[in-house]
Amino acid sequence: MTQSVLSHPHFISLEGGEGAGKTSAITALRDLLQARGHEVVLTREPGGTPLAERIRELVLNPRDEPLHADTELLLVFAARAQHVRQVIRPALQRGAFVVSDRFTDSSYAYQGAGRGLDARWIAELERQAVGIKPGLTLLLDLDVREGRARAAGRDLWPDRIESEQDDFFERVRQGFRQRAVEEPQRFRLIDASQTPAQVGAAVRDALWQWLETLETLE
Ligand code: Z5A
Repeated sequence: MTQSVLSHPHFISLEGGEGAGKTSAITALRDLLQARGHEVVLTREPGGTPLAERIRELVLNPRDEPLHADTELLLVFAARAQHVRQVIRPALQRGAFVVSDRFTDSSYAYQGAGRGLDARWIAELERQAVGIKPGLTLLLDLDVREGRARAAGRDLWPDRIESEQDDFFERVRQGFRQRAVEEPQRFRLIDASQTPAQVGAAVRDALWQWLETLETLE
């Protein structure tokens, strides 16, 4: 039986390419939500539970045997199935906000647009194994070379996905932008080439507007 994928208003994700600045954006979101008295659960993908973090290791470790794109997709969805059931749904059910560093949009961008896997298969996995999506997704959009230069200044050695070439990351970027075009009510596109202070302000503005919208609906 095909399940539907429902968005939850307290579920927020951050997406973007390497070096886009998700780490400080997440801190800005957490601080604003906590200042307004909300419980906040910060999490990430692939990962978010002990088992899913082990799957993350399998996906990113460059020292294992070559990973087929199909295997990569199934691993990120195995991690997500566990993450949703162990962490995300329980937190939302008790009224918390969940802020996730990446979610299913990354699979459409990296495994779909980047690796060339069929988006209909990804959508089927999303329906069958996940069944939930964020109410708000902040896409930190940045030129691929700029993002990679930022990340290169930090990483000692690249993981398996970071070892890909620029054309792969260009497809990923376009994949994210396409998702934002397809779901404009969920996505907010943020220019991540600005200074950290400007990006932080844009992130807080987007969240502020989202909370105002929720208050008028509740
Ligand atoms: N992946 C996948 O393939 N399929 C899936 O379904 C999912 C994930 C869920 C791990 O994700 C990998 O998993 C990811 C996609 C894949 N691979 N890649 N590439 P991750 O989010 O853990 O890895 P990441 O994207 O490589 O994270 P990142 O490089 O750390 O990006 P970030 O968190 O956005 O960057 P940051 O740590 O906040 O900032 C990076 C550096 O830039 C840092 O030194 C900052 O000080 C600097 N920075 C940040 N903002 C600025 C501004 N505004 N100006 C200048 N410098 C800045």
